[in-house]
Amino acid sequence: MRRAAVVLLALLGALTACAPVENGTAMTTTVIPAPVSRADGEGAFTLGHDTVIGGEGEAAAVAEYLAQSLRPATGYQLPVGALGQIQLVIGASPAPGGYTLDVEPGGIRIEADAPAGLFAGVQTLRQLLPPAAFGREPAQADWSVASTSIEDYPRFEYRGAMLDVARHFFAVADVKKYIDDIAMLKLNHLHLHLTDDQGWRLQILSRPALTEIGASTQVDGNGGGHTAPLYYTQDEYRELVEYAASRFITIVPEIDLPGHTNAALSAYPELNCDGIAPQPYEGIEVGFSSLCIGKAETYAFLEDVIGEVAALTPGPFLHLGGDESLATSDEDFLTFIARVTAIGAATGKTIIGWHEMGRSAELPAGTIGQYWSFVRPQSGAAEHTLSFVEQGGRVILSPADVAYLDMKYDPTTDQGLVWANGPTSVTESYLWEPTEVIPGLSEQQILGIEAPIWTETLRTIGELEYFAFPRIVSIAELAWSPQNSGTAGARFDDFGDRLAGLQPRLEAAGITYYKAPDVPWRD
Ligand code: IFG
Repeated sequence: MRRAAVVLLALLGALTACAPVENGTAMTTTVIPAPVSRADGEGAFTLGHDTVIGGEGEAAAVAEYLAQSLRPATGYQLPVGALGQIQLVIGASPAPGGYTLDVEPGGIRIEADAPAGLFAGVQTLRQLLPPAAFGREPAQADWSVASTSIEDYPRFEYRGAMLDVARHFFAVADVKKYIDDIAMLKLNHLHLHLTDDQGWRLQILSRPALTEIGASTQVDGNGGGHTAPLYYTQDEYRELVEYAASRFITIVPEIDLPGHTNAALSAYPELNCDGIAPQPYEGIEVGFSSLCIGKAETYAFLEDVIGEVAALTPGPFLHLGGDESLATSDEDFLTFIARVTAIGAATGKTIIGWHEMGRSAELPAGTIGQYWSFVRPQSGAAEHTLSFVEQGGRVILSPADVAYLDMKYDPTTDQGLVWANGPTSVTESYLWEPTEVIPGLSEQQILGIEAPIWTETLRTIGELEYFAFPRIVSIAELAWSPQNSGTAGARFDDFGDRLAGLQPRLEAAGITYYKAPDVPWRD
């Protein structure tokens, strides 16, 4: 009997020794957003000094990204070659945007029909490694990945984050960090809110005053400790576009029109109906500014700006705003939207507008509507949003009461706003279903989901991440993972457990996050 017990213990010991150990207990490493399907196996693959990362042709760049992300923490050379124990292959995907990931003791294989799918598989693989893999410093860890077989693909093709760089400006390095943060969550669009009342943040060569005067300040003056100018030169914008693309993220530039334009109005007097330029604005009111809709100078201005922004942007989308144009008459608004969207569409881009733009019945076919009312639509928002679908377009959902990351977490949160149905807890950010927001809007008519973060009260990347994490993880899971149709309690228990699994990885990556009380954190 004793001998059998000894053999059994030895076998158990061998098994648990193979499984990766987190916080001292052998456990199944969780993945977030949740993959479509996963079947765990026996044993594990362990990286070592001799590990090569294989990837050829279109897979090579993703193989190099994986190698670069693991070299600092492991200290291994991790050369990239045609063949390796970790092999990235361009082949088949289970569905568009998807990948398969197979881990066996002898090696790891990620396969996808496109590099973006391989990149998504690499994000999953990073989470299957010990948390230290997210660090930039050498670390001692058991660099093992438990055997598993994952099939995965996104529910929605547009999975976005929006960053308001107008209220407060964020330097290139900070935006690149935010790009890395969202890439980890398989988000694939970064919408940059480049212009508003408080600032014009993108250099336009034909209109230099837009940044000379329009970028002279921000909310409450120069918080955030900037020494460089409060705008992106065209080269810096190109640098951001390129960096995002290397993480398979498409930049979506927004020029907000005709309202939210005090910065442009302060730069060019002729854009004002009375020909008088207002002072630069450092407050946080909205709805007080408007371009002069009846003046020819306004459309010459738009041709210049939209032409340059479109030429700078390789992605398919151009966002032209349209929100809160409270200082523009209804008639002028409709005249303006028809003209400005035609100018935008003439560049070949697909136009995106906030849902108020749906008041127009003269949108270019295929214009995308971005919904920002509540999970329960407020006055007219649902009708305006469905108008985009009626005109051949689709919808991006950003319900402000669950997806606006600038909302306070709870009344005790220092910064942040509360106008969207009060504070937003992590639970509230997760427990909603995209196909239940707008009656009559089908899953196929939803292009995707986006989590905006407005920066009236946020000045630094640390403050940004504190508001984004962990609620942006909720949005990323709703955008990627299959609809989780369990009870609310069961759904959040499952999500919360995996969010807790991400915690040591956020810390290793140096991502600031709020330890929200409704999440079952592990320490
Ligand atoms: N609404 C305004 C934003 C910003 C936001 C703050 C939209 C589309 C409130 N417009 O959201 O400019 O002020 O939460």
